[in-house]
Amino acid sequence: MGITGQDGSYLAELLLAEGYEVFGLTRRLSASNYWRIEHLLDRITLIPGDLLDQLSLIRALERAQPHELYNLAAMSFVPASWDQPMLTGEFNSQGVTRVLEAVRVVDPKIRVYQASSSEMYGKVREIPQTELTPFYPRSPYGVSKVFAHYITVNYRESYDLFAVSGILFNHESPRRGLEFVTRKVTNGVARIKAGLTQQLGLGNLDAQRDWGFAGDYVRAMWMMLQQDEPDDYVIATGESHSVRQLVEIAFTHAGLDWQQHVVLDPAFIRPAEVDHLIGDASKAKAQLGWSPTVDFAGLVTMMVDADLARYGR
Ligand code: NAP
Ligand code: G4F
Repeated sequence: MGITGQDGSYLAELLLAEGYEVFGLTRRLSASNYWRIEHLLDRITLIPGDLLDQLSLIRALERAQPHELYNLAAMSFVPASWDQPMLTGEFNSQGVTRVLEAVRVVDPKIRVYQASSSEMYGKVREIPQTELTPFYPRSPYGVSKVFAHYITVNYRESYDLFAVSGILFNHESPRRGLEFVTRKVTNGVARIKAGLTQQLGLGNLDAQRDWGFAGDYVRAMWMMLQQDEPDDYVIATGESHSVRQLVEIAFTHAGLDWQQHVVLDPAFIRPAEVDHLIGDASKAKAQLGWSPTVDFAGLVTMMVDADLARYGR
């Protein structure tokens, strides 16, 4: 679920490479949004469905008869969760309950991955954050993900489901949505370089995130479902960087001076901010054997190069 998103597209590639038959749940839209999975369409099966529609989830599982289910579907853009808090809860919280209920009804042996988020730590209670750090979400999105996290734990404990939550810190790629800050910056750099604009309006340059590469993070999801016992894991690089550092690296890589182009736009300041996230993935390293392969500078330059190439074409 969520195959048309950033993570869904990388996960589908990984599962195909592992020899899986891959089914993806998609909701009907008036225009196609398959740009991330276009290259996979002849090797995967798409099934219509929506997190809001319990019956569609049950029918999808009856049709696909999966052994593993990855629930990556969500309203994932934090600022939008203040605009549509109710819908965010319906998708991200009750939607997950619907997924878990569908699993119970159709086949409780299906292994379930739930996409939890470092946004749950919000106003962080300790640095770095581990699986045991208390949550203090700072947005309706973060709150909705805390519900989803605990309903997944609860169904595991109540019904003995093999259900795991991956608490993933920010992960990015050339397939990241254009509104998220990494892609907004790398796309902005490419537009400036192409002469299409001169300015890039941003919000809080001091916010710090633990940013990794999405391709590495979907591998961790898959590894979690291959374990003997279900458990929850933090997935992070263990390094944090500010938005300002992101901007500096991206502009410099394209031969631009960011101070000539970046302007503060108050429209992008959030009602409540998550100031500093940094994860401790020791448990995942020890138990899954997972570690990231792309560092921060490598991630940013990969994204800038991809956007420059796109505008070059
Ligand atoms: P994304 O690119 O925004 O993709 C979200 C996916 O969810 C899309 O396929 C979207 O379909 C689907 N979706 C949204 N609402 C739906 C609904 N009502 N019914 C069915 N499908 C629906 O997000 P992502 O970056 O790949 O993230 C994947 C998951 O990980 C999300 O749950 C996100 O909250 C979580 N997460 C992400 C990060 C990160 O840094 N990327 C970190 C922690 C957790 P459409 O294409 O139709 O919109
Ligand atoms: O890129 P962002 O919008 O990602 P955010 O809010 O951290 O959420 C992402 O990561 C979460 C994991 O921690 C996921 F669960 C969630 O689904 C999503 O994938 O913003 C990152 C930071 C924020 O502090 C924001 O205030 O960048 C700051 N920022 C500064 N200027 C900006 C901007 N963010 C955006 N989107 N746009 C700006 O102009």
